[in-house]
Amino acid sequence: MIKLYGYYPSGNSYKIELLLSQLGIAYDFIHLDLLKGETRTKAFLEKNPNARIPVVAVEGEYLAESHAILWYFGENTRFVPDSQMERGKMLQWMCFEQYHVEPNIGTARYHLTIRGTAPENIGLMLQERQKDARRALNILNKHLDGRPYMVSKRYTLADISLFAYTHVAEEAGISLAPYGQIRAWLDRIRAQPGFIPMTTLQDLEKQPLAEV
Ligand SMILES: N[C@@H](CCC(=O)N[C@@H](CS)C(=O)NCC(=O)O)C(=O)O
Repeated sequence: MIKLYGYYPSGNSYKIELLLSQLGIAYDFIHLDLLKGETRTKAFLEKNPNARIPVVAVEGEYLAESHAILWYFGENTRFVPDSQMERGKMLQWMCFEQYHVEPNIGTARYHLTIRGTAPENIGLMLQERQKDARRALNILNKHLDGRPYMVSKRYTLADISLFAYTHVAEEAGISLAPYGQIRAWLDRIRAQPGFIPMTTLQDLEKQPLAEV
């Protein structure tokens, strides 16, 4: 059985859960509590010396980086376009996600929602992250005007990647109200076969995890 080492409310681990669910691939989820430093143990550093989830254990190897994992499972599936240019565009948007969306929405959300840091204690950093996130959201909103998905007319790995942090922008203190095209696209993704929602911190509080 494939093992996915992750943290339920992490967008990066959620990308993998979403793809595996949509592909109908079974896996064991091993939840590591980031706030307790569980990615920094000697045992985990042997799996990923970069001390980051997600990591999958598959074929006797450990594979890290959410997009490398999306590619590993998604390469020969309906989630990758047929044409060379469209595959290039898919990767273009996945790179955009890693540099402009995840670090901005992800960092602001991590402090505000996951760590519960008071906004006044991270004032300037928070403002910078939110400003850069809004710039990225504007670009996405414009791109989605007249397009059902990020690349061609097809739902691809780029949509999975970008959905993960965009749909929780409000948890980073960023309203999605001004971004009508993004909101319609998020709904199209939620309607995809095999869609599963992200497990939130509130869900975790309701259902304490079994010891692993
Ligand atoms: N580029 C990596 C980023 C992975 C990453 O930053 N993971 C965070 C959680 S979302 C992490 O493991 N943080 C652990 C820590 O900071 O201790 C990916 O896409 O997988």
